[in-house]
Amino acid sequence: MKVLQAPKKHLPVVGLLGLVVIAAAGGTVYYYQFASPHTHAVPSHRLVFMTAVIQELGGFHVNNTAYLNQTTQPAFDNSKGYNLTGVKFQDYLPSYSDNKTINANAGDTITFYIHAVDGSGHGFSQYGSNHGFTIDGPTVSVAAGDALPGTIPFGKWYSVTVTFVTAGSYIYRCNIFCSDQHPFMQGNIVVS
Ligand SMILES: [Cu+2]
Repeated sequence: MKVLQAPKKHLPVVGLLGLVVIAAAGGTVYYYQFASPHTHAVPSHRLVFMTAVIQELGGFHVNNTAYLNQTTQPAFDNSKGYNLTGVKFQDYLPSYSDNKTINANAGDTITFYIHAVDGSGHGFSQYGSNHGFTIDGPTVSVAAGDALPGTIPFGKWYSVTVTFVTAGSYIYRCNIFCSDQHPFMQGNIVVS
């Protein structure tokens, strides 16, 4: 008879543990479904679409931003640029509206698509036939096969995929002398 009583003493404990486990799991589900402000779990893969023209005509300009909702990247060609046909993505608004500042979270990957614009014929001196793209900052990890710094001939496209490992302030800039105001041809990347 005492042997039968022993398991009964454990039953309430087992029951409590079960409730705790269920509550924890439920809480986690609740957090991700309702409390998490974004549908995109960190880290995300962002796509940033930009143009590059001499600083006298505006320098770098972010035209659009999107989350890539798949693991494979859009098709890309130096002449035609990116191809989003059949690609799952979701546009988002950057936190800054100067069209030069890019925001991200530590661990995020950003693929830059940059179209170099020929600025000749606008009354400003333009030197050479290329813009450049490089990033200064705490820690950047460049995808295998991609070039950073990169050279972007006028009229062509350039793409580079970079993972921002560490939070901090980054600067992207042109690294090829292209006009008198070349040193100012840059923008910020704020990684939180
Ligand atoms: Cu330049």
